[in-house]
Amino acid sequence: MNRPALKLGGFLAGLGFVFAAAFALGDAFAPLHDPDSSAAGHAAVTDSGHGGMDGMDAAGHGGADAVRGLAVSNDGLTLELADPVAAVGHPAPLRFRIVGDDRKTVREFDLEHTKRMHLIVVRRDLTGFQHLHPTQQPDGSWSVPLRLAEPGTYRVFADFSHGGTPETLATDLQVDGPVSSRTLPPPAPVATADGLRVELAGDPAGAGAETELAFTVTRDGRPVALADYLGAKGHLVALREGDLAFLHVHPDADRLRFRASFPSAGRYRLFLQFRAEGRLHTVAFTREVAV
Ligand SMILES: [Cu+2]
Repeated sequence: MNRPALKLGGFLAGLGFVFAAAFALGDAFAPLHDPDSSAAGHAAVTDSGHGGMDGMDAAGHGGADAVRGLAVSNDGLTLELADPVAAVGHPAPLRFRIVGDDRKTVREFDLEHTKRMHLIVVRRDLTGFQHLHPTQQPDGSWSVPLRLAEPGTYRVFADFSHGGTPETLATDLQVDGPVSSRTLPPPAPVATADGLRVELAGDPAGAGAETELAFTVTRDGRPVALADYLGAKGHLVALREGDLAFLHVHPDADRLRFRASFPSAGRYRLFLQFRAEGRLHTVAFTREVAV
């Protein structure tokens, strides 16, 4: 009777290790936030509560972006939705708050990538991606208009920094109705949106190895100029198929280039957002990561 439990323990311990390694490697390239948030955010990471991982960071990386988003609580903070059930089809405010161990609503948040709260909403089958910036209410809670086009279980990620420590807390939001899940599109190097062609270069590295994700945006074969978005040239969220583990990275310098360390073999969905031709565009790629 003990044997399965022991096996599970070993499995979980292994997962812990790869996530720790991903944390150490994950943010070698983050230096590009807006000046207001960059210095504070990165300086604070060094002396945050993640000190145990600093020892792994032999290359001297700042280490801000872990694979996160698997837990509703972390570091004494909990994400609470006002209502875990939403209606389909029409916009309604999604209200939530971050509570501390004392059950009090957390009110103070750091500015990160020009915002104090980033909210990612995506259905469990990795469709319906939304990246929203809620408004803080006088009582410290957050609210944002949200429209969910189809029934299903959605994952809600609150991505923020508190006391210098970046956090991604996640919970489920149910939309009742008949669900037709989609399978993940196969890996492909090109995606299109709004007549723009986005190409992803770089070979997929193996699990745990640092890999570069370089995107180019063209229209009719000509490069398209990118405007700043959230203090950088673009924003990338990677979610792992299956458990929707969350990897949040930001681009190098002034190009749409990211470095990431995928923590395990499997398939990931990359959601790239950038601003060009006067509006925000979102494209998605499937990435297969080998052992
Ligand atoms: Cu955001």
